[in-house]
Amino acid sequence: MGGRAKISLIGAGNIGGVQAQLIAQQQLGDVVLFDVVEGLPQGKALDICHALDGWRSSVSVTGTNDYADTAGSDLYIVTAGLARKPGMSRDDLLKTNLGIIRQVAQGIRDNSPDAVVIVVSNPLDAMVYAMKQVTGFPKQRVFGMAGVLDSARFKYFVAADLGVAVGDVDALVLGGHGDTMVPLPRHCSVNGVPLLELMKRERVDEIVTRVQGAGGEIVGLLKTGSAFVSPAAASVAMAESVLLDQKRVLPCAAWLEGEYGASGIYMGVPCQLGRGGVERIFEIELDSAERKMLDESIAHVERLIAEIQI
Ligand code: TXD
Repeated sequence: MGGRAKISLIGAGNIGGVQAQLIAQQQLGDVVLFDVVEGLPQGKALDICHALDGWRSSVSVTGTNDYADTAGSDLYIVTAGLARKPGMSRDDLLKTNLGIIRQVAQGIRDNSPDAVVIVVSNPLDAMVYAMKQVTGFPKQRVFGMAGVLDSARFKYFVAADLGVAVGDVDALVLGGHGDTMVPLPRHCSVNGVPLLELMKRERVDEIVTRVQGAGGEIVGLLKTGSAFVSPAAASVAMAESVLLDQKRVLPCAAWLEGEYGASGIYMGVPCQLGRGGVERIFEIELDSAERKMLDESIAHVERLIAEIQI
């Protein structure tokens, strides 16, 4: 019987720290927190270890500045990079975070050639692309977290508006992670009841606009950084589906080879997540308005990726 999974978190910042906490609480596996800042991963790991008793958790949580300590990991979640400040777009992070992701990809490739890699760093679709190019890993094992967070935001705003349990709201967001994301109200339902039977179209459109701006709304409020609890929760839910082979169908930034009419880019689409990573991509019927929004999103991601000289 195999031991616990080994999960390495590259980036022990705002999101990385919460990811480590959630994984330890849920006992998904042993955690290695990595960062380039001396002491940061070690301090956060030790603090979480001192909480294990309260959670009745017996996983190991360690911090390091040495990639060798991540060797043989089953799964990596990557948040390394700079976060936005007010007035910055996700795309403004491209050049800086590209250099960081290249470095991270080499560390992962050299130490855990069979690992699954979930990328969180922004600009997300471009960073996942760079991760795949530099690691050379197959497309199934490199994918990004954005749609799970964007759809969680969509579900929350719908649930809050209707006064229903958020767990009974199903919602889907496709496309790039940013202003061109494509929330799909037509595919949103409350325990099977189509959303548009429960809410006027104008109100739905207001919610869609708020979802598209939700990241910026939090950056504007916090002023010192971006959202971190919800991205951590979303990426750990994806990790859980991989590690426990749950076969959940979640919107993830996946490598496309013709799906949705796109090739050679990463973009948010419905994916089946299991032991092998992205095991299947689901193609859904889109109406002309949805198709137009998705084409705009594809074009945006293509422009972003064109800026990357790998
Ligand atoms: O939905 C999504 N995908 C987005 C992603 C949601 C919110 C935040 N999004 C992005 O995640 C954000 O724009 C950033 O690019 C990442 C991480 O956000 P976080 O809030 O965790 O940023 P922090 O707190 O600055 O943490 C980043 C850590 C920090 O501790 C740095 O020291 C470290 O990254 N860092 C590195 N780690 C490893 N290797 C290198 N080279 C490196 N450089 C910095």
